[in-house]
Amino acid sequence: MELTKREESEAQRRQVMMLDDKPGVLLEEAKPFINLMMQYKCAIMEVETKLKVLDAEFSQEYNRNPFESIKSRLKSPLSIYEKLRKKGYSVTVNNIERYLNDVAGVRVICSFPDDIYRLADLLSRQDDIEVINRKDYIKNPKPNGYRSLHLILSTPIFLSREKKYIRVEVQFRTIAMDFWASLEHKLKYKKNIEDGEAIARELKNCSDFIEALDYQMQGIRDRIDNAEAGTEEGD
Ligand code: 0O2
Repeated sequence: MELTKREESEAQRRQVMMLDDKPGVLLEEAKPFINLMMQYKCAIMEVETKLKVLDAEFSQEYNRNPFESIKSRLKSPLSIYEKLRKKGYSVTVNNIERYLNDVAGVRVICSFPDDIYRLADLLSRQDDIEVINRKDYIKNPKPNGYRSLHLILSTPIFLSREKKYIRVEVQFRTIAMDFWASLEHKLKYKKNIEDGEAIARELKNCSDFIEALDYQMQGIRDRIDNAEAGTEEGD
């Protein structure tokens, strides 16, 4: 019998719960878990606001936007569960806070590579932000061709009774890198693809094209900007 996608993920979830040596642990800890998720949501809002402020200033000063869009997400309880188990930790609220960096995720999609570095730099230098980790998969792409700049930031959130620092993973990519990553993501989660290896090779080729394309487009933008600046000076 073929299971629908929904039935499959429900069956998977039940199986995972049964495998846990402390069944129902998530339920027991539901309240602190929900509270922690609320805090991650607030941290996402803080980081989004910081990025939008930079965007507003940029468009005012330079007449262009440093990013095209922002996509944010909270990691699902099942993914949290699976990641903690994979790392060998039991599933507790304390361990989520202690060992996971990407429960709160913000993805910033830029047009050009230099906007990525400028934005990441401006965000990292804000005095209430601490950079916990920085992985530059643009300068050092993964062997499969994955490119993005990842920052793990610790940002304060201001609750009624306390100020708390929460970790947020911010991924910066160009539009083309994002296009590539969504297609590659599909390959990762598809099992038993016949020509999987050939597809992986082709994806790696596409990633190299994308790098060339991103920098070529950036070069064209620079030439247009310089031509515009020259015209203004001549006016
Ligand atoms: P999802 O479904 O996006 O949440 P760490 O968090 O540091 O313990 P990791 O995986 O070493 O674990 O961190 P890394 O390399 O910084 O990757 C974190 C995220 O980047 C992944 O989250 C993906 O979103 C993205 N990513 C990393 N490598 C690839 C890749 O090869 N292809 C694609 N499409 N995305 C990638 P998750 O939790 O794996 O998944």
